[in-house]
Amino acid sequence: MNFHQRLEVVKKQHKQLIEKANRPVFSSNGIYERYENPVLTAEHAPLHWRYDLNQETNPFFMERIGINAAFNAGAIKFNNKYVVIVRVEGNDRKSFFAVAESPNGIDNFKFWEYPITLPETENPDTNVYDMRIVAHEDGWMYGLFCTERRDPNAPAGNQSAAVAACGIARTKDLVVWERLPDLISYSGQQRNVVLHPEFIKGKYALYTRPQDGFIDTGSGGGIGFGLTDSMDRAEVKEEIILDPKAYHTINEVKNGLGPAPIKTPKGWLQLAHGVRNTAAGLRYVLYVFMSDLNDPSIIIHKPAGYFIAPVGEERVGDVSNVAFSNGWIEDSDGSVFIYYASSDTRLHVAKTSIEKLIDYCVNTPEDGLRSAASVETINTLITRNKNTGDIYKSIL
Ligand code: M1P
Repeated sequence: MNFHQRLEVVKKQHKQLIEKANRPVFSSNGIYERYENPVLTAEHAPLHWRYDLNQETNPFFMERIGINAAFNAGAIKFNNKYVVIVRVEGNDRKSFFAVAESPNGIDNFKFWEYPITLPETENPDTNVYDMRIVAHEDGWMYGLFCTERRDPNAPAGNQSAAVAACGIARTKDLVVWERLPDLISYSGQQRNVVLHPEFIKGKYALYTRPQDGFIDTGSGGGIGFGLTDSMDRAEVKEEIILDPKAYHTINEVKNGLGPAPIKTPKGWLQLAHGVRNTAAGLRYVLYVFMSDLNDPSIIIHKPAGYFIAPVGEERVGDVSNVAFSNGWIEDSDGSVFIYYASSDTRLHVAKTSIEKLIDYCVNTPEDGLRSAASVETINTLITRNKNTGDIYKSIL
């Protein structure tokens, strides 16, 4: 094939992929519906980011810049569009942020012309990822993300030791970003830091995830919470742990908050990831809980176990057995679009509603933390179900 033939094939395939309709998949759990196709993959990346379109300098119409993955995305409704701020990872292993928008939140996601040009601090980031975008009541949209740099104390022979910190930037239009200094905290490294959308006691409130090392949270005991006077020089002097790691649960190894919480009349809906260890490596799942309207650092409902775990093809990717989310959108009709990534490779959507999420939080039994307690919970449900008479008999 010559330059023009290849160009036409690549263009056609790309257009078909972007315009492919996405359909909901029936869910027996009734809590949310997954969709047939991922909403974004590496192949969705614009052709003009990847190919030199000039026949003279690219006679074979070869890809010059490869994209490896499109996953963990912040999400926001902006100018009436469903917008995700995606972690795009190149073949060179560097992640960067890019905005993609959809007219309906479930398909036809298209990247904006350019990726985000994120200003650096005096200490340049080696890698940036997992932005949580929050429309704060102060009028700015803040993007909090992980900034990763090589550990300055690592010996020359160790080229993987890194330091994770919370990078902060703000914007009014998602195009021009003002970089602010990284979060200062006193509990080791930080990843999965999220800004609460409202002031608490007149201060900015941050969900944190202190960790001793880059991967291992060590004594970093779970999802933390702290206040800062300003975002221009964010500093959390004191952190409390609102959701600790717990033995033999889905978050025995570590956990971290996902997107910023959604306010409801019953409390703040929170989405997080929990990590457990297995003989096959770490397993990341998503869980939901609700915290107190006046003090979001207090959990008032916590359903047992996971809300979304990777299934089918979601289970395989660059980092297999991972479900991760840092973005959801509450729509004006009460629908909720949950953008979750699978196995650090691609981005999916699941749809539910505020009403269903509240029901899920309030009525799902909590974790009794012992096998016997789990059986007791099931037995209680069976006993209650017996009162339904014919319905009970019909399902036996
Ligand atoms: O590889 C799984 C995830 O690992 C990290 O999350 P955490 O800090 O909770 O371990 C992040 O690198 C995340 O991007 C990634 O999806």
